[in-house]
Amino acid sequence: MAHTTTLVRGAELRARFAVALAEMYGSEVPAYTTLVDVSRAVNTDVARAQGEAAERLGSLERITAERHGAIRVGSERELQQVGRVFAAFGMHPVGFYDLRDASASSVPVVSTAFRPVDPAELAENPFRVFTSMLAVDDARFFDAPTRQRLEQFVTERHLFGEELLALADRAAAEGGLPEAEADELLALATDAFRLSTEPVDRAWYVHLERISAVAADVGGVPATHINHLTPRVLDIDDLYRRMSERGITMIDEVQGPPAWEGPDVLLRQTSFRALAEERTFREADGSVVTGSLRVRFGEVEQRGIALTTAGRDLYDRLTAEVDARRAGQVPGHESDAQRTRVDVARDVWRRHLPRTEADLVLAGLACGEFRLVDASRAGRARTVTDLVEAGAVAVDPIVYEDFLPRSAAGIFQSNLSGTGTKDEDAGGAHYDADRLSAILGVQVLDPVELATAQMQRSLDALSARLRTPITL
Ligand code: OOG
Ligand code: NI
Repeated sequence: MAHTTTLVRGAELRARFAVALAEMYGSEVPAYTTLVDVSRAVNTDVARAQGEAAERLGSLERITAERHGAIRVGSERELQQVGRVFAAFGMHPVGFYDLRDASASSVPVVSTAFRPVDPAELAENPFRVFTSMLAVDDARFFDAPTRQRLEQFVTERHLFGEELLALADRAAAEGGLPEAEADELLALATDAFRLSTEPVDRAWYVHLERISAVAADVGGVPATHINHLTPRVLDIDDLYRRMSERGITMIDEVQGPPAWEGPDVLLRQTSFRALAEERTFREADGSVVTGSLRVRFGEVEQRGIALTTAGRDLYDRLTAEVDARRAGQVPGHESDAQRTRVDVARDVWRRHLPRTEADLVLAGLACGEFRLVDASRAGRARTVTDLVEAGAVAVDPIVYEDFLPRSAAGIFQSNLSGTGTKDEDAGGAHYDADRLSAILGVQVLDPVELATAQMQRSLDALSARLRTPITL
């Protein structure tokens, strides 16, 4: 007898996965629920005030459902397995982030983000997970005996069961799963990221914590866990104020680009510190006692326009200029040493960045899509700049879908207690996108290439519509 089973496709699995994780996380971390409520209120207000313009960087529906999470794993094998789990949800590794040198405190990890890549998939549900792997072979952090014990500890634990991995492989290969198997996959995958209740070996945890609180969180506990789940807001400064009014202490500042009157670029983020949660510990004498750990925190993000390679280079130069000014190294700007990073950055931004998204795109600094609004005005124009000037074409921003290494390190750092230790004289270990690709068995994609390719497709479509080659 022939019958058809309807598949729950990747995008739908991903949307359900984000909801399942949020339900689990919200029931265990009440401050998360507050953050989501406040985010929703902020977004409603921005949408009311700005109307259609509020949806330039994604539909309100997408943004309301939008979350990113973060997890940390302890070995190449664990990274490879988590990649298989995320593949089931249509999430691919994008971007390579080396956090080992990105901050003053000890953050011995390299990272990528698993996310959908296709614009239509992103529009349906953009759920992404920032995933870090402990660089166990980096001798600046781990001496030989610690490394050996870490490797053994991580090898002996099993974060992802065979059943979960098999279902995940099947979902990835078939582009989805029948309803019953989909439910099973979701239950198993969500459970894999739940905070473990197994006792933590105190002496081992403390040993790692002296090196790095991140190392202890990854290699000192029996399982991995979602350590934050981040909603997206349309006005992060407003959110910061409202959270503070509710008595929730946020970190000192919003990470990333400053608030200013021009376009939002890339990503702005802020967070509140992890709350102490009850955990059991096994002491050296074998007794089990109740204590607490701070491992799950809250974060919120605001996304802006994606940059081209040139834009990203300019962003990095501006960031370096802000640092130099604050270090009192720029003649004529010595007093900047007393000002906040955000205030100095705002001045630097005003001096160097165009004031609108369209101008950023037309200057070759940011990525946009080109919409034909009135072909009759196109005339003989052959460049987007002329077409925009003639009123024939409008520029829509392409949203930045990725992360920033320095902000990520700032988020890590703001949630640590000690700074840890690092032996700069010991040899580091080499990591790059190729090494992560080899571990994962799939290519880690480049965020800038993805956004610029999307812009190019739009330019090609415009050329086809106008039956003549159009350049920027
Ligand atoms: C990840 C921190 C980075 C972000 O949004 O930049 C991050 C972690 O703490 O594991 O999530
Ligand atoms: Ni985050």
